[in-house]
Amino acid sequence: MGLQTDTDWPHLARAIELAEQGRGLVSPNPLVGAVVARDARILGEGFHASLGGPHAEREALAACAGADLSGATLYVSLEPCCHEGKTPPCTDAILEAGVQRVVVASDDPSEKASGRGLGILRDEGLEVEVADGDILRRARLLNQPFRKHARTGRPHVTLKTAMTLDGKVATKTGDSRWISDEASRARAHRWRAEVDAVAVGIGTALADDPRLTARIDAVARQPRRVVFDSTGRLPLSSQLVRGAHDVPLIVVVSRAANRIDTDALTGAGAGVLVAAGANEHARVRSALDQLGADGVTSLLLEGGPRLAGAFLDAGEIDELRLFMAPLVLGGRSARGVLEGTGGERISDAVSATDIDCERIDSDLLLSARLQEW
Ligand code: AOF
Ligand code: ZN
Repeated sequence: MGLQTDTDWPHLARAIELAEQGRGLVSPNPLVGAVVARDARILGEGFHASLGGPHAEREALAACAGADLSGATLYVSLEPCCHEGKTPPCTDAILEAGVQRVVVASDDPSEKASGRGLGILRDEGLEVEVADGDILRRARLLNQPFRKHARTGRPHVTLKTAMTLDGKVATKTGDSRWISDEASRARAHRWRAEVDAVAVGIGTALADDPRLTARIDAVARQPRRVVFDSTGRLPLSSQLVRGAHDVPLIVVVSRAANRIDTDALTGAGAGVLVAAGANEHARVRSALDQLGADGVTSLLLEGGPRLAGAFLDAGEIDELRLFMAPLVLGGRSARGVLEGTGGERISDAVSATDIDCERIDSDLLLSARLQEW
């Protein structure tokens, strides 16, 4: 029997909506929502709300409060797990509950999943269906960090920057404060609270002396701060280093960094990560491999243009979020969003898979996806 647009679709859409409520709370685990229903009637719903806490499927089944679930369907935004992790396998809970059918919106590409749970449920005689098309894509987009990390071991990277109408991120003298307005900056602080790590290059760290923390109400967890600083020259007096005992700071250096400098950074509470590779983009990959191995699934890259260019050359920018302010600057030496090697021809350009635009006070927020996982 395929998926029914009138009953199955709304329940899957609801499961995806529920999953969203875990944003910023469950990483490195995925956002997952679930609904138990009989035809149009919802019997219980739930979502994954805390790392190490019950999975969405168990929450939704528990919400049915012992009701008879024969003939009922469980809708989940991600295929159910069958492994013993921080919690017992969801497949056990589903079989015990006695639902007849399981409908999932998206696959789980991690090694311990990849269809195994669905196979077990089918073997036990349940009807199992996986969505396709728009619902599948929506469910996958919800978990891009989880999916990229599961498939590559590296974090999902979103480049965030503010630019003028003519694409400049700073004046010819390097002044960049403030291009975007207050409302845009508040939005960017919210994104910081939703990612595992925030990164800048040493140029930006020296010019702006940022803290890179999320300064908004109700932040469940601060992101780790990462500075790409190949020679290890981040000053011990910088706000980043001074805050290292409160919010973790990782300084990414190359092998060329001086041991005295890296020891001083370590002594001040920073973590030092040595990125190997002959050029900047190879070192970006090496750093991302190591951050990924350390549980970083999402990284908000906040510039500057040189580091962003190295990420682009490495093929490691997955998404762009550009605040475009109603300003025109000009200036041949005023820097643009992305440096790096760049393409020779328009046909060398990376094509976005999707673009979007939102008005935020007097700015425009332009979002683009470059890769989907
Ligand atoms: C979740 N929440 O609702 C579902 C998940 O370490 P554990 O036991 O929490 O298991 C995490 C894995 O379980 C996760 O990577 C994913 O493959 C699977 N499903 N995880 O955190 C959920 N349904
Ligand atoms: Zn599970």
